Amino acid sequence: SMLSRVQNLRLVDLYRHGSESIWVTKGTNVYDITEWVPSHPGGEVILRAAGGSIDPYWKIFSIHQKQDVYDILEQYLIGTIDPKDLVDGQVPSEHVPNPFASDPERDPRLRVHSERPCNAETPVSELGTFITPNDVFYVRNHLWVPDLGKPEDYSLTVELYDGTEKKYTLQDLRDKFHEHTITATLQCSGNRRSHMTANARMTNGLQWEVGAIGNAEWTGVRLRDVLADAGHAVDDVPKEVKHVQFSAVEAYGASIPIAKAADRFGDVLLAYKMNGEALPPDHGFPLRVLVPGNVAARSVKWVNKITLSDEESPSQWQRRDYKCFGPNEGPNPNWDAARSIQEMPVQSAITSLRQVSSHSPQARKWMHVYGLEEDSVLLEGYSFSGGGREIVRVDISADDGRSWHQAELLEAETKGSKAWAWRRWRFIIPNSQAGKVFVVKAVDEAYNTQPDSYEPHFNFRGNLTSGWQRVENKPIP
Ligand code: MTE
Ligand code: MO
Repeated sequence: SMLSRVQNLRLVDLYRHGSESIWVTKGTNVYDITEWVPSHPGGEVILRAAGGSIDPYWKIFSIHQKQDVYDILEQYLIGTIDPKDLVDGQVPSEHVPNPFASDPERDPRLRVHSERPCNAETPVSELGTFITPNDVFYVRNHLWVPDLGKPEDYSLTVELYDGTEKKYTLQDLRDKFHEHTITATLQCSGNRRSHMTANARMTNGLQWEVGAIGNAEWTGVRLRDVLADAGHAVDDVPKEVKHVQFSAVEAYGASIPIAKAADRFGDVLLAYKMNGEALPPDHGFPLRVLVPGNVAARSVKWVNKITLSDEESPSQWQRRDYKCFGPNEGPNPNWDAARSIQEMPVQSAITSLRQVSSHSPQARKWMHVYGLEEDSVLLEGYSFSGGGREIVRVDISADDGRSWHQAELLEAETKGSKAWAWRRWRFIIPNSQAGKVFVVKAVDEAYNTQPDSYEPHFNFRGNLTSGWQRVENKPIP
């Protein structure tokens, strides 16, 4: 019987065995998973748990919390930890690995939604500038920040469709290719999800406000130049190649269509700088993909492998999480039938609302600039569209949508082939004409605009929330 194989094991045995065979604990049970590792759907990341507890990983990769996964593991049970080694019936905490040991310290101004993994948005008080400073740029990590060792040892592997591989160090990338800089906005597909929850129904996922978005200057080399060097002039890839897959050091992965990667005006970068500085650890140091105009989930941080394929990335972040479904579809949709999110729809938000009154010297200056005679309300915010589609208009209502005005679109210097950066806007209206509720909506160059309410584009994942934002006539922040 199985029980006869189950031995009493000491914690020291666990470490000793780490080299020849792969043992892990779950709770106080010990499993020898050596034979199973090659078939792990998540790949080699499982080796991180070798010689220790898988509990902290299963907490992060919640996909494991299912009976059929427990059943697989039970087949490999070989023992239980000797009670002499337990404290209060549990493996002592110093023997439980901390996957987040390499996570950096973060700016206290970030609004934290979850600590481990770190998910934190830019507060509205820091969303007022065209360039979002690195320290307060939103952080969206599904896992931990990987421990990379020395940057000299870092390499990027490109795998062509025929299976041949080519490796590049960071220095190779800098030496062999032209450097390019683009100004591009990254927006999480969950930005403003809390507004969908508040205005329609509960959605699954982190309840972001308006700050899961930011704009930066990204510097690096063009993906299409690297692909060409690795073997394919990009206008000439085998016709079977439909997708470019990106994998990262910590196990994240995603892909984009080859058409975007190959596009001379697509500006997809392998970036090593953000706003003129080395990428910060949270934003992908030493190398990240930057896919301007697409959902930020495709801008893979800590990228170390690029694969040309006839298929999308097999990761759950490509095949499941970043998709939208009909308002009627529940939490068990036909995942494969839904399309992965790539280009973003039109978006806008109000990030500041304040009184401009003759009582304040600063505001008096504003009143002079705008020729205002009366105390007024000043609103500012962002507008953005995917695919490099420029914002052509931002409409503001000061009476909850009954009548409309146009905001002033602010000029800013940008780099890149298309409108990859958000457009800041400003709007001023005398108090006598301002009602209780302001509304904002934007229009892009294809005359796409935002839905007026939330239920029609409700999806249970709360992705791509873009309904007209309404705010009360009260100071923000
Ligand atoms: N890349 C890796 N390796 N791991 C991740 O968790 N998150 C993605 C994307 N790239 C992620 C990643 C998602 S969903 C978003 S929104 C952006 O990174 C966030 O980028 P930022 O943290 O630099 O703002
Ligand atoms: Mo995201």
